[in-house]
Amino acid sequence: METEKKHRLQRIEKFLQTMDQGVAIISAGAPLPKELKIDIQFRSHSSFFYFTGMEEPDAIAVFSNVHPKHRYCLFIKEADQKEKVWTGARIGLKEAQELTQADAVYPWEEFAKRLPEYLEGAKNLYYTIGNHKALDEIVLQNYHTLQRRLNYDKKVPQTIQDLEKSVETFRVIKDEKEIAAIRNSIKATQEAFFQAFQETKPGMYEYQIEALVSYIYRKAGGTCSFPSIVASADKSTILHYTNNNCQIQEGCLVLLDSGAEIEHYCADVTRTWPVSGKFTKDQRAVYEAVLAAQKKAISIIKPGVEVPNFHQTALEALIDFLIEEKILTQSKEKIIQEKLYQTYYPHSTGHFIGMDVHDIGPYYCQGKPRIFEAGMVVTVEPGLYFRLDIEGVPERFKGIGVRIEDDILVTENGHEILTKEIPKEARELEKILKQKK
Ligand SMILES: [Mn+2]
Repeated sequence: METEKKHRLQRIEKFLQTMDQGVAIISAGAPLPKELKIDIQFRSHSSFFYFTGMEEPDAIAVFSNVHPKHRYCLFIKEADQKEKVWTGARIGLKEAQELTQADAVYPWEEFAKRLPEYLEGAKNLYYTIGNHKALDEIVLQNYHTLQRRLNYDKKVPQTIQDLEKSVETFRVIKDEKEIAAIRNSIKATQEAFFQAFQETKPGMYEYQIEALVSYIYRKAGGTCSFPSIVASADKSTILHYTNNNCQIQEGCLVLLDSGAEIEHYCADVTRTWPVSGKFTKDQRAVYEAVLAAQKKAISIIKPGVEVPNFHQTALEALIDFLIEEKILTQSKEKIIQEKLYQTYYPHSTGHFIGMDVHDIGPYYCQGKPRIFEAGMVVTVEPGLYFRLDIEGVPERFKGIGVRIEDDILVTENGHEILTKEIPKEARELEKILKQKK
């Protein structure tokens, strides 16, 4: 059996061992609603893909450590005649079995009928509600019916555990294959950023940079892991600016927040650079403050450290700058307590990244901070944003927005900046911009 298949079966086996006499039901998700009248490429829910390696709308995977014969079975919707004409055939039962090596593969239509057989004998049902409406109805109805049956002499699940919560402990730690996949997406992202540095010129439009990076991702067999943000001049102060329709002016900054997604794994990088090739004194002051905060935050990342600490580190460094520049005049304590910094820094410093760009895994579990472990990958992306409409900002900073973002792998002894090849030192950027064709 190919290593890829074996690898996924091992993941399922590991997951099965963590379930307490349970049955897990994972949905690939529904295709786009027909009323939208377009067909777009389907992307399975990440947790479904994580175990099955299959992009297949409506597909359901069932894992059980109590069923007498099947530890892993699948339910697949086959293509009807109309689908065969318009969108091509779907994966068939045989092909699905071949791809996944599941113990059994059934037509989707048999799911409702066969479900009680999988629920019987299980103490816990692991299922995430809300990913597939039609499936929710079948699963919940069966769960309730079984619980209410009189004189039923078989064990049935007494609780529904959130499946995503159980999968999270796996997905938050990336294995070697996953890290290699992230590196591959970063490679394309790196090429896109170098091209963007090269091509940015006054007079061009932000969407032209967007087109350029999209082209590079697509050429590498991927897509954008989220809509790219290309924000020039004061648009860089808008956090999720996606219009990308302004003409890039001489003398301003350009902020590019973008990443490739290849084979279900994402990159997410931000760089901010001067269109003219040289930072002005004021642009540089903000830039260096953000860069220093970013480096400081990255420097504390290692196993054993509480995850929320890197945000706190970046935040405090940014606040120091705001106090130094007399933009905030209160005490540091008060600024933090009353969140006065939010006018200039309204977002948090990063997120886990992996199969989803904002990947599974909160920073706190039951009110307690999560601890960094080797194999986690996190973005570190502080910024400062001086919007034109904010009062009290020194004139010289108005309209300046800077964000710098890298993807960081937690290693056994510390961390590795996976996106380190994409320059971020002001002088490095200026050097590259000067060498433009
Ligand atoms: Mn990000």
